[in-house]
Amino acid sequence: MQALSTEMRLQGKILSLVPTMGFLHEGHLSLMHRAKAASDILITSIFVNPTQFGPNEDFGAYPRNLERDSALCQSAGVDILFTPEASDLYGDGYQTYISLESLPNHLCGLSRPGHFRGVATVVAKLFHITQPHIAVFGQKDYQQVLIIRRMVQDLDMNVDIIAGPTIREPDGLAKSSRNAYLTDAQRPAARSLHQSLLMSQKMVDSGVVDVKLIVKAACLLIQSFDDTVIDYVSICHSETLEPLETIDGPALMALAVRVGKTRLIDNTILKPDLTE
Ligand code: PAJ
Repeated sequence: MQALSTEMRLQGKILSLVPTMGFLHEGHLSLMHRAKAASDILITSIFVNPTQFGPNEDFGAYPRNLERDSALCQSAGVDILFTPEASDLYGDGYQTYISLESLPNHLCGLSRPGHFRGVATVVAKLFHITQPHIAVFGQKDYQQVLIIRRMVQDLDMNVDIIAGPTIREPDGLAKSSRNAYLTDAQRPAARSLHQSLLMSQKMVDSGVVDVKLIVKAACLLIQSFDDTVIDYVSICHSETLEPLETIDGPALMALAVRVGKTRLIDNTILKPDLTE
């Protein structure tokens, strides 16, 4: 893969990369369309990265279907599908990881220790192997994009990071490979993540600026459904992820909720009306 990318770069081609863990859906495909439009050669990787899963997480159960994914990649115009094995990326004696100082100490990083260390490491490796000029990530994993942008800046990586918007089901649920775990009975509970974000923006529209009030209302809405356990509901600074007390400018609202055994995340930027 590295030799191929070097060769294509020498030919003057612009390369883009969309890294994924597979079981592709329209969210992934939207990133591919974005990448394709900005490059000559679109590379997609499918790799269920063991180092970003905790010991009690769903690495073994993570849904996989390479045959279906290959067909979807082809229809999305992917030029090269890169599907390494864990032993290719983490050989015997592997011991080098990338950790960030403070961005992982918030939101998902708190309940998934080591997760972003695994993400940063594998993304850096994929960048070195595929050598893209451009890489496209989804805003759905807001903290992930922030961490990757920070890593690229801090380690002088020569890759432009583009973030694509969250693609949703018709009922508002953010598309996710993990939605495959949900039963029909759990759908209303799963939908409550997006509903609570919409309701929070409405509260902001009506002049509520107290973060505690908004978070409380969102938690109540989510908890009104059976089978939900809130991991976090947070309103924080959109760059540093530090918690906020009042909303006096655009703020990130991010949440993670377990619906049965399925952990779902969603986020939005709450925007107060500052015209007065
Ligand atoms: P994965 O969950 O497969 O997601 C791959 C990319 O698709 C990520 O950039 C993610 O933010 C984006 N994505 C997922 N759901 C989306 C949606 N509903 N709308 C738009 N984009 C969406 O994220 C990972 O894999 C891994 O952590 C990875 C970056 C590949 C490193 O292993």
